[in-house]
Amino acid sequence: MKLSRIILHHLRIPMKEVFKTALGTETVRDTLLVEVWGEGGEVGWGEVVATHSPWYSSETVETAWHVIRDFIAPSLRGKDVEPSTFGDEVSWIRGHRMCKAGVEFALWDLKGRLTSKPIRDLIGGVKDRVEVGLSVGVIGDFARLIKAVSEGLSKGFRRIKLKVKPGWDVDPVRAVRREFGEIPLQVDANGSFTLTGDHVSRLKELDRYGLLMIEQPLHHEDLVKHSKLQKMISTPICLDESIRSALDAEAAYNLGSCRVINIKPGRVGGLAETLRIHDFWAGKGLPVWIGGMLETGVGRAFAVAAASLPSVKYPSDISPSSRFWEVDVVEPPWELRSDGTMEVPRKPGIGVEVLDKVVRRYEVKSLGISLS
Ligand code: OSB
Ligand code: MG
Repeated sequence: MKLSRIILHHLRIPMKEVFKTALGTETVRDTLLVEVWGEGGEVGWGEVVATHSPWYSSETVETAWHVIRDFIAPSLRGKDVEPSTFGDEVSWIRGHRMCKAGVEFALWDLKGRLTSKPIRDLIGGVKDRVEVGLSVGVIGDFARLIKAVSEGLSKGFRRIKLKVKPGWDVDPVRAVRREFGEIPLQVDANGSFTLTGDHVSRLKELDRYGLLMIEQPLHHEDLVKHSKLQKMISTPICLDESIRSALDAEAAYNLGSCRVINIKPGRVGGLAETLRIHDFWAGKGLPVWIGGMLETGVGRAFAVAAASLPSVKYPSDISPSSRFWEVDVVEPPWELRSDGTMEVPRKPGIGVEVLDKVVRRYEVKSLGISLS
């Protein structure tokens, strides 16, 4: 595919629901939407899942803006590009995986629209509907925690994930087990625990609650300590931040650092790398699921497509549009069915339409770069 231009849109959207993790509190979502134009004027959309601050990864909206404007866009000029090989083309740029994913996503959407195929079909997805779970932030108050879980279960979410951190760990899990019994339950620490005595005893205590998995308990750069921890507990460890690529997945497998991977297509450089990780992990007989990054409806489309892959064996963190957004930037918005699943679109590309009016409403700045 030849491109005629790329347009960057920096959006700043107030969140309906505050989201708190071990690492900070999100109340406003800064995001970068990427619009690519084919030679014939067809349009594809993607989203860089980085935000205003580098709390989850080293990337931000501004670093992505810089890397796309100064390195990726110039390298696309006059080239024939394909989404499946785009990641290899820009592999000379080290890191910046969220940034690369945002562009790659837009290429998949464009490809889907040009070939009249949904992204699911382009990547080998097999499901018509995907299972969805709810990620509940670090609430810090038991009554509000129980209310949030109860509402999530009554909406149909297939499992509950509690964000935890040292000091808000065993108690919320015990409270939820006491109130709701053996529901599918897991926790996510965003790397906030260490292998010191006090933390290890808390992790061992968590091990007694029949959790589906414990996500990213330790430092994101420490596969070795995760491997030590996995030998100390029987609950499967799931890695999120630690897995940036298929090479990381291979290392984690060889070290025994985890049994499950939360793949976020936006974190690992896009859908091509998502497939590599999925296929490698599936080849070992192990399950994956798809994580969320508080994306707008554009980013969610790629998570939904990825969640339709065959070895996605757990519910994925794909919040419906109405959870965080007053109005989503896409039409129709992403909706949870009462059975806790989400429909995988059959329309071409991302299968939803981006609403210019909403993009303009939240736009902080934009930049068009001609590629012809
Ligand atoms: O660690 O999984 C995470 C949201 C932002 C940053 C990191 C994480 C999350 C979530 C998913 O837990 C929430 C969602 O997008 O619905
Ligand atoms: Mg996580």
